[in-house]
Amino acid sequence: MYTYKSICIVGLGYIGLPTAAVFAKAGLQVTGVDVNPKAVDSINKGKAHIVEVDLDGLLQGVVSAGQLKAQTVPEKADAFIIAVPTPFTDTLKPDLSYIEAATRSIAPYIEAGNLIILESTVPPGATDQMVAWLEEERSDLRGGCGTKYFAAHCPERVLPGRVLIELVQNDRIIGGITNDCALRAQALYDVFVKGECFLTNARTAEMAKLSENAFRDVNIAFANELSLISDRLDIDVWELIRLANRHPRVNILQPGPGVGGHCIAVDPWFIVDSAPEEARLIRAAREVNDSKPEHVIKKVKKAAAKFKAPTIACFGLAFKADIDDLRTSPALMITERLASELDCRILVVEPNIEVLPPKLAELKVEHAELTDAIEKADILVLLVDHKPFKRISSEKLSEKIVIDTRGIWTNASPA
Ligand code: SAJ
Repeated sequence: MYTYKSICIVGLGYIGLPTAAVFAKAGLQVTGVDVNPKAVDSINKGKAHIVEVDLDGLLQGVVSAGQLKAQTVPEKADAFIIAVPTPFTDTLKPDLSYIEAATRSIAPYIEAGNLIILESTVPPGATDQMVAWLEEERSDLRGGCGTKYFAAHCPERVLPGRVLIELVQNDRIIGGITNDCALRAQALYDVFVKGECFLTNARTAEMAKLSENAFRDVNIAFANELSLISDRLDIDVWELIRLANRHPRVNILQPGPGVGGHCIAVDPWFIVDSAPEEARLIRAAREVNDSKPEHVIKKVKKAAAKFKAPTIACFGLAFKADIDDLRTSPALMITERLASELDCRILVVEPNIEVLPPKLAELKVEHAELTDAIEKADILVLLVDHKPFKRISSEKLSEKIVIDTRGIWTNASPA
């Protein structure tokens, strides 16, 4: 019904870049925009500045075919996608400043009939706000959303590490400012999405995305709370969960060192901010998950107190398994705290990065190889369930104190 030849995607991060590459592969002429000139240079050479399974190969292909180019300023296109970060402020309020900047940056390029999609995760009402910012810049478009131009919120819901598969396969929610906006947005995603597209209004789409991540956060908090209770009651939480999950209607998630990443640890706060009195469970879950790193730190300190000058090895820095993303990572936070608060040698094994973050290097933390770290350390702190760690045999760990926050080392004590 509606066809799109060109698209301009603002924000070439973990979502924007794979999305740009997939649209380019599907035949659209894609202009990617990012404020980071280094990222732009790298993308134009066909090399992603982030790690995501199979992204480099795809990018190389679409850039060399001339289907995708990156630049620091937007340009005219049939459709625009905004995929910039929405962090929260120190007072746990959503920070929409990147969306505002992106909206104002595309405003001069909008033409009659264009479609503008907000993909960033946002609090209810943010798509209306995007429209308001746009119309502030462009008085000629005022009151014209749904007739002169079209806008929708189409949240992404892809899992890091599986982005290219899930972009295509997952169902998608399309929240139009008007029904026609939703239909036009659906036509755009139809270009590559094999999952089903469900149409709704922008506000419901905004809340649906937040609810998905809050659902997961609450469920992880339940597992984390069980691990704290189990520690107190001297029960193996991994066995406990395994057994409880044999019930046909029970499916408890896995405890860990805390919840990291830029989605699940952030998005529930947007709900709390929008409805503080009602969102009691969602707030409590955030608090439980945020308290988990402290519990792990205490446990390691208690173990360290048994030695004169122990060597501690931390396994994993990323916020979850088999990725290189250290943003809001409880593993990184725990390692930093141990290195700054304990007077002992700290080794870190993180196979997915080449150099340690500067703060860890300053704290004299050493980047170590897996077997070396196991050999040299007295205390092993398993923070991320990366694949190479899962292959370690329990014999290698038998002489060590093991604090396993992920339950993958069989003779480990629960944390
Ligand atoms: N975690 C646990 N125990 C578990 C599962 C996860 O401790 O049983 C921890 C992980 O280690 C990690 C954090 O939770 O620190 C989040 O990891 P995740 O794999 O649950 O989720 P993300 O942040 O990588 O991606 C989520 C996904 N949302 C849902 O599954 C509802 C993804 O589909 C979203 O697209 C993404 O957030 C996003 O961009 O919002």
